[in-house]
Amino acid sequence: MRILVAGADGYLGWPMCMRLSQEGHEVLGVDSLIKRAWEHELGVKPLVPVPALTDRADRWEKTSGRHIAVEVGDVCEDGFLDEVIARFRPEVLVDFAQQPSAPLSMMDEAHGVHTQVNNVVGTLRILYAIRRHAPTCHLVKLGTMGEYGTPNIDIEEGFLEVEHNGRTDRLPFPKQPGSIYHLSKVHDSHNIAFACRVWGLRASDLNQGVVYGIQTGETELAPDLRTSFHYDPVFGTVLNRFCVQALAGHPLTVHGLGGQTRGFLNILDTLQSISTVISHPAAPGEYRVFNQFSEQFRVIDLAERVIAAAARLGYDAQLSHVPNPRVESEDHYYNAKHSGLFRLGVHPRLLSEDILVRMLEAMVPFVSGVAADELGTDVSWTSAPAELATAGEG
Ligand code: USQ
Repeated sequence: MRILVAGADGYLGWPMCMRLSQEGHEVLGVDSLIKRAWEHELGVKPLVPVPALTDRADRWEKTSGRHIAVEVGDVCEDGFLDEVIARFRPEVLVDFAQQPSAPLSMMDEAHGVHTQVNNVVGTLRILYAIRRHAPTCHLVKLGTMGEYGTPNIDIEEGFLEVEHNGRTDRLPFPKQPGSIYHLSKVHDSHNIAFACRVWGLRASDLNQGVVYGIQTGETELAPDLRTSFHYDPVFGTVLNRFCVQALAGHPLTVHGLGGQTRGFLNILDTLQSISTVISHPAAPGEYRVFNQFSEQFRVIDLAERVIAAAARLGYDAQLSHVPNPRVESEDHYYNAKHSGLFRLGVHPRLLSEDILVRMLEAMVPFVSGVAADELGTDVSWTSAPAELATAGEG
């Protein structure tokens, strides 16, 4: 298939390009490289240095004998994607091209507005360009479990059967997102559902949980193929961050009680799920929602698991209950359905101590370059810490 991957330079986008190329698809990766600009602005960097996207594509070709075409451009820009889609005519478009950080979106007004403009306008441009030039293209869009928030009832996969005044309907599950970033994904979901309902496009909206992991089969083929793995307070997700903290001798920063429960998945399950969804496309006019995660954990339990795994490697890691910088429940009901992808054939990789030990081992060679001040100081949901606010002005 001809597959366009938007956001090809990112933590998930680059491994996805390699996996799809390995599977024999014709892959075009598009990226504006804006994540690198955000990293520069905030003074943060990935754990492992990441070569330029074009250099990575060259390295992939030399290593695998397969070609990934790459183009630098912004999906938000009027006309850019129009031209790319008219020329490439993708059968599938996988969309990662978004500002992915809840903390970045909560830093201040400028970053909040930027997050929603970037994410919502980008998705709209994609929808219009597909409609104009490739109306049968299957849009595979990365949404987030955070669209639902933490309601006191079971979370269904996208839709809820509702009985109201004696009548029933299947309606979008209520959304109560916890950040400006998660809100941007809610807006995207509505726009995509509209484009399917009214224009007849086809889309799969993948409400992904928190991803962890640093290695995929393809990233291990050569050092220059490694992915952009973050551990800082802005782009680092909780389990990835806990692993680096454990190795760097920094207490694991458990927010508040640590009873926050979320859905988690291995980066390998992200790749597997998207490949599976591509081979089972939505029908014309269909808007599908999958809850894309493998298992649920409480943050405190993850911290304890990381500490136990680090101990096997001789590290004496500790945890610290830091005041929660976010506005979120720390002890709540959480039961999210996630059987749709399993029904399509996805086999989840559950988190074991052996997997955690292997993750930690992969990070050990790079941890000496991590400074203690890169591991603490989370962005507050109610007032931005001075140093991050100052960095944001640069
Ligand atoms: N947390 C800690 N300590 C930390 C970092 C986070 O206790 O050092 C807690 C947070 O307070 C939160 C939970 O861990 O309760 C998850 O936080 P996170 O930063 O790992 O994830 P989140 O901000 O929710 O966002 C991440 C990705 C985002 C994706 C989302 C999936 O950055 O792109 O959409 O996970 S989900 O969380 O299911 O919405």
